[in-house]
Amino acid sequence: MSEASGGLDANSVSTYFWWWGVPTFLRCPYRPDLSETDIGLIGVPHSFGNPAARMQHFGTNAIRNRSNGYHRFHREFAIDPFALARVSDLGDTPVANALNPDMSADDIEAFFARVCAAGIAPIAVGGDHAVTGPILRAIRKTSQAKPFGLIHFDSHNDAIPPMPATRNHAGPFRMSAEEGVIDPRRTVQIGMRGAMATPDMDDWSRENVAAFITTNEAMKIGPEAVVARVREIMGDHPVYLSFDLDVIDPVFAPGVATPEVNGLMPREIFRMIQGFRGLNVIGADVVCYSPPMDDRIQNTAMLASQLLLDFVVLVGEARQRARAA
Ligand SMILES: [Mn+2]
Repeated sequence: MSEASGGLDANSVSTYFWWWGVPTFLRCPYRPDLSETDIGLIGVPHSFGNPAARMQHFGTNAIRNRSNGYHRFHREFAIDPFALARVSDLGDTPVANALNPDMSADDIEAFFARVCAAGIAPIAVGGDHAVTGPILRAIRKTSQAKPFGLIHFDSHNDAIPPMPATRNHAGPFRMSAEEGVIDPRRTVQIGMRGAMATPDMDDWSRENVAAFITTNEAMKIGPEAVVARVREIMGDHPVYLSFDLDVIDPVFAPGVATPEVNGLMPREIFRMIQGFRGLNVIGADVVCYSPPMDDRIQNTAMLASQLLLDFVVLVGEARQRARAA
């Protein structure tokens, strides 16, 4: 298990105690200088992109804290995630202009541009969904010559037009597509549900993205068919995975800013994630965790931690294949 330890003493039982030690994401080494890193776990404690913020900027450190006990062998994937690549906690994106959403978007983009320029694949922990737009832009400018694919889990399609006076939390995917950052023909949105603010809310997605799979549709065809559809669309093209925790039913994930009833269950989500192994995943994020809304066992933070572990495998295997090619 020495490889499995990722530099840790795996024989020490306290390695698996999330409450023991100075917390980092997945108990990875803290390397704010971006050294010795293939996959960077990065906090983006910013939630002023959302006018109903509900304290998502607390999410970053809360997930860091809980994920501290998830430096583990992956049972379902039968793999040691930390033997695939050098995985580090790169710390938090500077948010010196946190009270200004547009300036913050530029700060986030600048930080992720440094990360990508260093050859590091980013896995971000939000913050609200406003953080994803600048991350995608940084990847496009520094490491991807062409618009790339996107898998977007969310109960909302986050594709409304920019709100007056500022870019904002609700439109990162439409904006990214219109800016030529992501390729809408390789964009899949999964899990949308709930009452709509306006009847035309989903129109842009239905007209532009490769597949718009609502929660109802996903239930009707089943997780395996969703996976098959995604794999057919993506092929081996680079793809980014953005995960809004509110796609999960609030019974399982109450700690989100904008819960919607009747959502997907974790077991359905994880079956889909498992099905994405082999895709060319270049980065990922988990967003919209709101610790004050979570339950007493921190179910939502635990789900976020397991998702991070899964994402490390997806990105790590993609990098390993790229190295071998
Ligand atoms: Mn969202």
